[in-house]
Amino acid sequence: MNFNLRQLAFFLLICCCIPSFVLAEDGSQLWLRFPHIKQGISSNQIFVKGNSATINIAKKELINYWQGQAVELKTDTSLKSLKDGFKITSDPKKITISSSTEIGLLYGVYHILRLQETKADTQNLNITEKPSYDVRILNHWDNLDRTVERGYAGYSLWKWDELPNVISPRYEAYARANASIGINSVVLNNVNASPNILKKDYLEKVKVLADIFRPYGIKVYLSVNFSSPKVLGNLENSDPLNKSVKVWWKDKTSEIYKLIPDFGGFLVKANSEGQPGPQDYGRTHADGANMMADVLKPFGGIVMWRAFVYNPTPEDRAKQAYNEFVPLDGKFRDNVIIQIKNGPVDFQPREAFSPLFGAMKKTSKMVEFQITQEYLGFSNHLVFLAPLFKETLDSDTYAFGKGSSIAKITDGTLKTTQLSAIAAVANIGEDNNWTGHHFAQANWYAFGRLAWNNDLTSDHIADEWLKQTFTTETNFVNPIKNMMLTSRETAVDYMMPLGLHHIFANEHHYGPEPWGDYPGARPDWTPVYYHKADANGLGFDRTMSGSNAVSQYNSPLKEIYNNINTTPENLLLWFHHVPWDYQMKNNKSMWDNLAYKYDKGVKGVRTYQKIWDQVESYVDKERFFAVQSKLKIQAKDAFWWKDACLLYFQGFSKMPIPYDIERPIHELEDLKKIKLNMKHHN
Ligand code: BDP
Repeated sequence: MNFNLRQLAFFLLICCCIPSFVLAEDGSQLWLRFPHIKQGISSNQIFVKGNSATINIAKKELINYWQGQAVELKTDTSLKSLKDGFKITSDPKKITISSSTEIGLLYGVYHILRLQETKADTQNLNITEKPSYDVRILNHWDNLDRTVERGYAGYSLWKWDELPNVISPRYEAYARANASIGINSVVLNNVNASPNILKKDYLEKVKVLADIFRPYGIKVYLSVNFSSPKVLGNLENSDPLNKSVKVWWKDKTSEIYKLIPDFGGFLVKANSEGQPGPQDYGRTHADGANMMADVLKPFGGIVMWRAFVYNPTPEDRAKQAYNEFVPLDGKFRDNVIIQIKNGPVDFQPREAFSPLFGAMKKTSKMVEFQITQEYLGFSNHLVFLAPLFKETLDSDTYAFGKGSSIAKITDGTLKTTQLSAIAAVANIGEDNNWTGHHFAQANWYAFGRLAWNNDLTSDHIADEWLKQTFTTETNFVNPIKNMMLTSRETAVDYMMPLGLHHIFANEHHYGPEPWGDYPGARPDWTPVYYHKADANGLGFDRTMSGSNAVSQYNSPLKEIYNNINTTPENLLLWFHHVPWDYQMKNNKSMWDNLAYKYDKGVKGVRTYQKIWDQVESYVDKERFFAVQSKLKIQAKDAFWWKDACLLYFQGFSKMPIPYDIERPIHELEDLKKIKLNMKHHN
């Protein structure tokens, strides 16, 4: 900030006259507020050897915020099997945190601070924690011009034009927030990657960020464009089997490691949505991934190769990634991990899990979640995502018989592969509150906590987050936690209940457009492709007599999903084309159930508005009004979704909207005219 004298005087005047201006709760402190703490313990109550940057951060956090007993931080090589985990024991005089790594000690410090801030017991501690995943990584979809693909919290945090000389204080604040929840890796740039990120001047900027993040235990990774050798190196092509292409990647990789010795590796989106890849040269995904893996191997780097591939062919989009990747099982190097979105289509409010998790037994696999709410109301809707993440992680793939959950397949419990990692697309931007919606911070938090410990419940995570971010008062925590825990199902209800999916308006993915059928467009980018409404019924037939996507699941799932009577009702229209008058378990028709779900979704948000207004006295004004006004938008949007979908589908069902629910308040024709000005490439 540059002030002239008059502005400075004005600023000081404001600061003095309006204390709330200084103390404004703008959300910028995230869950690290420590509202009642002026000072922590003194440095002579901290026992630790060494003064590395990481140890100094740990000390500083204790001196600033820890108000309990003395603390000893002890590196202990016998705890190697805990990786970056730690042990904490205590007596009334002293807490001992031990770990085999320094970052483990810092994680232990954040752990006791979390206990303090959530008012948990800090007297009788006997804790052992080991992270579920080795690589706990955020994927930023940030472009070099600072726009953020599917970002709803302002411009990118990374000020590329100012780096490497000017350093925003937010870089360190970001690293600290991640370390406090155990996130240890970040991909800085969009998967639709510009080759320019690998240019020397950008690498020098990346190095500065890596240096800031390192003491917080965070490694930097980059998304790379498969055509980089051709575009940047002026080679004839980027064929992974071309010798000079390999040499180009080898040289580039050494250049990176010279600057960033602990560089993590590459994330690659290849032959997907128009991105270049090995198939441009008749090679496979394995050829491409292995070429990069080989050059990274000597430095300990890894390749995260994305399985998000689909082409406009007559094949069901939900089947395509499996079809392409399963034949390559066993062909990938051991430092390649296949990064798979939780569902086989695309981060929908609810999807069946991707069948790839239950296949490819000889290949390391990781989940990619989306924290940014591309398909869940952007940063306008309050949707707590821990239940969605848990639903995926807890899904049983039956890959090795009953009990082969996605959590166990990916975290190394079922020891079949080398690498264990979990990723999520970040929702972070330049906004003061980092994530656009105050409650969207909870989704960043939830991902970090689950990456650290995939056994935690959604309830536990919401509880921790609320107590640190707002207050520990039960009259606040209980109702608001309940709102958070139901919010994902509420969003499914007002957007896409019963297994409906991808009926969003094209391009921006915000509002409903079930009528979307754009002449000349690729069919798999149109809503009608996904819901298939007609006079007979609604839903995508993926049974053996339909696209046969069910065959990609292990038994007994394939049989369960193939049968309309045994398919879970929340995935009914995902797997079946269901007659409008089909009797569901409650003896009501599918049409009536659909209508009741939409209505329930709207009512859910209306209830959240009441709940929120009732806790006004527990929340600072700034955040109270910000959330209140977002809930108004969400309520209007829920009505919009309900009316758009019910009025449109009624044109096929020809059945009345059940008389005991609210009547539509919009005309379908008016809703069809809504065009939001939110341009995007697909
Ligand atoms: C879709 C997004 C698109 C991303 C793509 C991806 O609409 O912006 O580039 O996923 O994950 O969800 O590559």
